[in-house]
Amino acid sequence: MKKVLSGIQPSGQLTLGNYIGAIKNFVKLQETHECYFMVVDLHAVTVPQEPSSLREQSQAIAALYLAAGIDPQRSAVYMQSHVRAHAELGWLMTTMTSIGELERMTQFKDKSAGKDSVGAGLFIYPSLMAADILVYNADLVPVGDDQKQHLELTRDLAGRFNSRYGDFFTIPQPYIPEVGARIMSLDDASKKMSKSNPNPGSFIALLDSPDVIRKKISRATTDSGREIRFDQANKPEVSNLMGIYAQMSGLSLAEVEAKFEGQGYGPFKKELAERVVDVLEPLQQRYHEIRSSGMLEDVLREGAAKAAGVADRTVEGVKEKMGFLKG
Ligand code: AQP
Repeated sequence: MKKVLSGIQPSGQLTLGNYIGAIKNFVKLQETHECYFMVVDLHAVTVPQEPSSLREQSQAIAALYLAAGIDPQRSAVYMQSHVRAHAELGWLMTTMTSIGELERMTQFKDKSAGKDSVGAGLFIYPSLMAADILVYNADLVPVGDDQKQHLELTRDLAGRFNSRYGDFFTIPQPYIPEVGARIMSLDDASKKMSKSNPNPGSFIALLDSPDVIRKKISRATTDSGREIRFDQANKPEVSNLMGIYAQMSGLSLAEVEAKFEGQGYGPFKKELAERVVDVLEPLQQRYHEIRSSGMLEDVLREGAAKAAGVADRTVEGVKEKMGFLKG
């Protein structure tokens, strides 16, 4: 069975972008693949995190994975920091990465822009992400569009290692959904919807109440026209909302366009809010049941043990190939 690895950073409240671009696909992929789904807490600390928020957000993501339908009997669900092999292989991958490669990463440029001080972790994080993937010899990595460049680096590093030390790593493939790979901010369609955006009106959090969801969607920026038409170049805001509608309803973009022909933005936004609430309300109910059941600790412990079984063996193999003495 082919292996799938992916993760989400506990750097804020999960958004509809994370759900559509990542979690929804995780749930589908577990039907046909051996899956490893982490909460990538080591990545989150590349920017300062308040310890109590980090703890809460980590638990929230793990519970949201389960609430969305990830089955811990089938897929390993765990904290990245609980499997030490990630940090160890992360270091080894850093030594194989050039500064130029890291400097080209657009996410680093975006996240460091305008900051007086930027942590070195933010700079080298793509090497850790490469290790996350390679440590399981994952075949497929479901990610949003924004992570494509990091995955390309992972493929380069795997190839570099293989040609330097002999065939060892699987070269992973990205799995990027055709629709919903990049959900944009509600207040600015030139930026992706992001959980660390300081303006909560820019994103729909998976745990937002129905009323907050309705309010955020009704306030979402649109152009001054009234036509519901998918046209990313000229109508990026409406196109983004249509993409969300398509993902929430299972309709194609053409079907969404036909459904709202002749209607203005007001009725479209109202319907959209109801579709989002239809998907998120039951998910939220399951989330609260999971949080109060106390099951999370066991799931995370078992997930980490399963993952470590695979990851530790890979790191041993890498170290042997590189010439480290056996411990
Ligand atoms: N707006 C988005 N549209 C589609 N997919 C998205 N993803 C994130 N935002 C969107 C996908 O979610 C997964 C987890 O992402 P992450 O938490 O590891 O980091 P990120 O990509 O940097 O996501 P955020 O929400 O923007 O987090 P912050 O604000 O902390 O940087 C990835 O598969 C990502 O593609």
